[in-house]
Amino acid sequence: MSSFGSIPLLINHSHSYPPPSFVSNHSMRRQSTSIIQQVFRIRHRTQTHPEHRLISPLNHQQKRNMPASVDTSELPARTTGAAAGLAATHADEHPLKLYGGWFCPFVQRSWIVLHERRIPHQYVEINPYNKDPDFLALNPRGLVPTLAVPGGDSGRKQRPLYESLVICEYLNEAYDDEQDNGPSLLPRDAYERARCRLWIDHIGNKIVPGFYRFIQHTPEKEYSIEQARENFLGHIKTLVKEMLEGDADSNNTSGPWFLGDTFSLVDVILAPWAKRLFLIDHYKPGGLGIPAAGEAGDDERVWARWRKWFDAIVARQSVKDTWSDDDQYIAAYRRYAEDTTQSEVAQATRKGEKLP
Ligand SMILES: N[C@@H](CCC(=O)N[C@@H](CS)C(=O)NCC(=O)O)C(=O)O
Repeated sequence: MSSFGSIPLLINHSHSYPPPSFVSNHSMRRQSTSIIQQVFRIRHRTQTHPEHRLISPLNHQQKRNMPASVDTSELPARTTGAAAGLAATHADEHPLKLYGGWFCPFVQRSWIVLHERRIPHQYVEINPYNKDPDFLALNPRGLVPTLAVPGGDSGRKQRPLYESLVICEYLNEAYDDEQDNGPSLLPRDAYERARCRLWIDHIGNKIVPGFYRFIQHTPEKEYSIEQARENFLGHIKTLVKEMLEGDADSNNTSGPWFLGDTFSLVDVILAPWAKRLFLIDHYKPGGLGIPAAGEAGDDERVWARWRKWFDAIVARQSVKDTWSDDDQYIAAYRRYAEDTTQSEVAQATRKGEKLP
């Protein structure tokens, strides 16, 4: 049976879910899968999944034959540190599954929401650089995070969701019993909810791309490291000024969170990159460049508010529990710092394109 063999939109193996051992067992299982079965699956997928109707079997085949675009063999295949503890408590079979990679900040977003809203689930570690056909069947974009949502009459079919923000919003909305799941991560007030989405957009379209431009800077680039730093810090400052000004109807600007004393999806969406800022200090000449207390001149208020948010976010339990050991990230991001990784995010950054 395939490692994603319970994906009923492929073949109905819905009576048995696979164990969370995709990384270690998948190549063995893959060898034992006959060509006929594979062809059947590819044809079946293109017929049944709306997104797959748009993908020809040839494209699938091409993707399957692609070498892993990033050699992750030097990295551990699984979570370490606190994240290993959390993964272990969510290793048991469960119909709601998060397919993730420990190093991935987009995955960490979804994982934080699962933790914050106390959602029962199974965490399944996979290597997204290995574009296994069964993984592509769930997520044609071939990226983590990918969420399998139980569906069908028996609740045993896997309905895929991907894109970290979509997953976060779905989880927050679908598991919204205040008693079981705690407070929502988005405000009930429509205007405040829209304002959160506005700043989530700023994080996704300005801050996150700025982080990759900065960490992937090399002396050969047509922009200087100072420009990369200024651009990145400028986008952070814009967000922090919004935290300081807040909404005209609310005085809740002292923090620590974006919404003052209420933790929200805005904080979640930025948290994984806040945790990775130390990598810029580690790898880039001149470091991150956020001024120390008392050294920010006219920007003192802005950076003081940033520090308040930063200290709170790195101390948040859900952020700590979804984090592997620091040295593993140092190893994983070396290829970003040297600008040699072929990940889709890195390639888009190199070409100045929108991130995948
Ligand atoms: N826009 C996606 C981005 C996800 C993403 O880029 N994930 C990376 C890992 S951090 C991935 O799966 N990369 C595989 C590849 O580049 O081939 C999201 O928000 O979920």
